[in-house]
Amino acid sequence: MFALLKKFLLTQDTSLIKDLRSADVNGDDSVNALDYALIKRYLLKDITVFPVEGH
Ligand SMILES: [Ca+2]
Repeated sequence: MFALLKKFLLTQDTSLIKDLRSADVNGDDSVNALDYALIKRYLLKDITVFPVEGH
């Protein structure tokens, strides 16, 4: 998912969006660099849960 999100951010290829619903990790209904940053922090074990999971 992380690689796919990176590809989306680089290419802005909206055909990837359907596969990226789960990438909206802060729950603001859009997938962007903020989500990418959060996923990166998660992978680096800087955070253990995503904001969207706190609801
Ligand atoms: Ca988001």
